[in-house]
Amino acid sequence: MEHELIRSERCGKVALVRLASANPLNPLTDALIDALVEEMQRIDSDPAVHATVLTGSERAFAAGADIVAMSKLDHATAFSEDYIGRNWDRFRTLRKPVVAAVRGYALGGGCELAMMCDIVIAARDAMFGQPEIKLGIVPGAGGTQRLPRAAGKSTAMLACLTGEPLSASEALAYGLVSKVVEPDVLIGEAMRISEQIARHSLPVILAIKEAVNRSFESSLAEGLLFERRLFHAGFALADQKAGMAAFLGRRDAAFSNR
Ligand code: CO8
Repeated sequence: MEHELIRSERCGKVALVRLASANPLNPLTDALIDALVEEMQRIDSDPAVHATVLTGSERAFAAGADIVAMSKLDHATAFSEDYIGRNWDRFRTLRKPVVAAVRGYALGGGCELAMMCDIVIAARDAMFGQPEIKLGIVPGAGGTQRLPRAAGKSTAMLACLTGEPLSASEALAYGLVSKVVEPDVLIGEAMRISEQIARHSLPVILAIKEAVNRSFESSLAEGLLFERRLFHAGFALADQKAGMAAFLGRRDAAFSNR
């Protein structure tokens, strides 16, 4: 799909979506987020696609919310129009895995967008930060909630209270990203991981994403019960029969996604 703000293409069972604003820092304007969530929801409902890579430009995954627009915002408008919630909250309802491939700046809303993805792969030049405090605001799309879950309280406090960014290697050490690679192989690596995911049974992919996300929303006992029920339900799938028969027959499984 060609759009003035995003580019989207399909490579087999994987979609590759790029934030492509005229400004390579990809300020996250309302229009950009609207276009992004619309395309991500379209991909989510396409049975031929099993996983998505989301990336930005060479300079930035995204340098945060649109400061020009925010500088004019008042409380009544932000509250009445549900600024951020109106479109961003649709991103976290996506059911298929999203792999963020981050080059350059991932700041403010950009860092929060990366953290909304399921796996984050960073180029060596990536920088992650929540600089909102320098603008006199609090992070608004999950920085104070997802960063401590990903990287622990002390790192989250340090990042949010100083506004100073973390390097890719720091982000790796703190668990915010899964892997750091050289910039020129970033997209290839994110695609390779996504293709590896996409080879599997779609209902099982969806169930695993749902179960891992449930661990952030529930007690351990509730989460374990949720997982056990999904595990039991899995025996109703033709793909469970196909996967186990393929293992026993020493061949690769061909999943029907049923
Ligand atoms: N919004 C709007 N315009 C921006 C933004 C932004 N976030 N970031 C950069 N720009 C613009 C600059 O104003 C400049 O415009 P112009 O050319 O017209 O003067 C152009 O992009 C280039 O920027 P710089 O000259 O500053 O480029 P540098 O290479 O010197 O610096 C930086 C790059 C370090 C990324 C720097 O631009 C910067 O610090 N940007 C702001 C980063 C920031 O504070 N981000 C957090 C924003 S607040 C936020 O995200 C709240 C989250 C709320 C939820 C999410 C909602 C979407």
